Amino acid sequence: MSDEEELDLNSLDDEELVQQMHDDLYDGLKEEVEEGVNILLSRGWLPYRVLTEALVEGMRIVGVDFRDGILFVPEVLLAANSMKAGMTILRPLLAETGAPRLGKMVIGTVKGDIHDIGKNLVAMMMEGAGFEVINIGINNPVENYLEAIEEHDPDILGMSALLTTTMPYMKVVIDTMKEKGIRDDYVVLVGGAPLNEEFATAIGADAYCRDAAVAVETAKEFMVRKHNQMAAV
Ligand code: B1M
Repeated sequence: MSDEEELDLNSLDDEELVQQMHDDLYDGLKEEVEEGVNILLSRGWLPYRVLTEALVEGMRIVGVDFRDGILFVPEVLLAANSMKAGMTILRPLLAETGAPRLGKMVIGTVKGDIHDIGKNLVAMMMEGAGFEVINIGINNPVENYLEAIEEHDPDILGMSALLTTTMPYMKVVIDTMKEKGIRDDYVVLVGGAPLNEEFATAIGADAYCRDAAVAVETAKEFMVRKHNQMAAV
């Protein structure tokens, strides 16, 4: 097909369109992804199905190739932006049609650290998986986390750090929570490239999440445990 000859997404059947949307997400083609979302909705797809089968699955493929060094940060950013654009269309519809809400998470990058690509991916994947996510951004002092916890009463607190100089700040947040007697009221998940499980254990977090997919799985596991505990009381 020549460059000028545009693919008419409307001409594809559902399966081909979803496949094309995975490719468009991979290539960071925001407008095409938006168009694909709108077409599937107009064909009667439930927003949650569009989210999981077209966007989340597409992003999963991006994540795998990023992990394997096939895609790099600029491409992942473009893909993430395209996913965001698709989610912007779906978010209000999901609220209406009641995608299952698995739990609530507050997430932010710690003080001194402005890296947010990974954190935003985690936030998006968590939303995609059915969590309500309050993303408090970057460079968060402990006060911001405490305020967000008080205001939103989440199940999970997520912290991100990408620098070896800022990762110790996670312990400051957890220690402050302990001092205030609220540490055990929340599941604390941490992530970021320089972290590992030993570090997470040492600072008193509940778990280290290697990537966004692990964050989603870990969060789900903790929610199951929480529900089981509540059922046992
Ligand atoms: Co910066 N930077 N950077 N940087 N930067 C790193 C982290 C670095 C490793 C690069 C290097 O030297 N090789 C290095 C840190 C070295 C160290 O600490 N030992 C570094 C440095 C030194 C710096 C500056 C100090 C540079 C300078 O100014 N001299 C400066 C610091 C600024 C600051 O924060 N105060 C700086 C600045 C920047 C940019 C602004 C240019 C940009 C950030 C843009 C942005 O985020 N909006 C940037 C970038 C892009 C990087 C690299 C290249 C890529 C990070 C990234 O986005 N990865 C990075 C090198 C690298 O990691 N390869 C680097 C992609 C992202 C999808 O992965 O963030 O790991 P990641 O997130 C993953 C997992 O870690 C996990 O899931 C995510 C998705 O799968 N995860 C979580 C992350 N957070 C989680 C939270 C959770 C769960 C899982 O909560 C539950």
